[in-house]
Amino acid sequence: MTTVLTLGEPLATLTVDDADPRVAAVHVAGAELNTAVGLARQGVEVRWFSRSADDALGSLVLATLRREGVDASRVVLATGERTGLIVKQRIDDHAMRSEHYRAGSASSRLSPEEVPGDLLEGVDLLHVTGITPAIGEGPRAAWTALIRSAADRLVPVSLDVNHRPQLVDDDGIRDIVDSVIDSVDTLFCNEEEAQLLTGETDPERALAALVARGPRTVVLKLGRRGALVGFADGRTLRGGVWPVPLPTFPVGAGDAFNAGWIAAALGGVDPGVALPLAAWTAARVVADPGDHDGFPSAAEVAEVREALTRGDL
Ligand code: KDG
Repeated sequence: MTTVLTLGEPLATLTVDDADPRVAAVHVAGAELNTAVGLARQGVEVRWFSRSADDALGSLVLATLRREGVDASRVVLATGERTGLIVKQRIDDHAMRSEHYRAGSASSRLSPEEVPGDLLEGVDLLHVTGITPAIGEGPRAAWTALIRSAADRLVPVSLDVNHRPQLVDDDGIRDIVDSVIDSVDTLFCNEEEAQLLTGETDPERALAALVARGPRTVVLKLGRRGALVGFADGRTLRGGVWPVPLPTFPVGAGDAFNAGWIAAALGGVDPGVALPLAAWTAARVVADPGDHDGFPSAAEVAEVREALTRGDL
C-alpha cells in the first residue's frame, strides 16, 4: 500500500446563510487535510502532520481525522492555543465568500524542531501547499526542510500553489514557489496562479513555462472549464470538464481534484482517465457544504474509473 504524507494547518469552517440565521454548520477543513481525507477514502494510507490546538475545534479536527482513517498520531498538541476558523457565506449559486480568522493559530507557531525526524519514513509521496509557508516563518522553515528532505530521499513531492492573498502578496507566493520548485515532482495551480508565476495570460503558454521549470507534471486547473496537464516529456492533455448541480460549495474543489489526481497517479491510472476522475471527485465534493464530506469511497471511484476506462462516461 502507498503512503502519502501531508503537512498543513487544520481549520474549522462555519457556514452561515443570511436566508436562515438558524442554520450554521461547523465543519473541519484545511487544504492539505481535505486532500488527506479524499485520499484516505480511496484506501491510500495517509499520514497528516501539524501543530494543532487542544481547544474544542482542535478536538473536532482530530476526531474527524480518526473517523476518516487518517494517521494524525504525530500531531504536536499545543495546549491553551487556538484552532483557526473560516466563516463561509453564500454569494450566489456558484460562489461563497470566505473570511479567515487564523492569525496566531497553533499551526502558525510550528517550528522546524517540532517536526519528527522520522516523519518521512515509509512515505511514497509528500503533498504540500503554498499555504503553510505563508502562515509564519516557523511553518515556512519546517515546510522547506521537509520538502528538501523528501527530495534528498527521492520521495516525490506534489505542491499546490494555493495562493492566499490574505496571507501573502504576489511577490511572496512567487518567492515561496521559486524556493522549492526544483524539488517538486507535480505542481498544481489555477489560472491566476499560473499567470502570476509565469507572466503568461494564455494558459497553454503558462503551462509550458511551468513545465520548463522542472516539475515532471504540471496540472493547471481551470475550474468549470476542466484542466490542462503538461508533462516533462512534452505531452499535454486537456479535459476534466464535469457538470455540477447548483448550488455548489466551491471551497475545497481544488483539494478534492488533487486527491483524485494523486490517488489515480499512485495507482498507475492512465492520465487520460485520471483527469476526468479528478474532475468527477471535485464535482462530488462541491455538491456538499463541507470541504471534504462529499469525497467518494474507494468502491465508487473504482466504478467510475472502470466506466471511464471503457469509454462509457
Ligand atoms: O482549499 C480549501 C481551503 O481553502 C480551506 O479548506 C481552508 O486551507 C484553507 C485555507 O487556508 O484557505
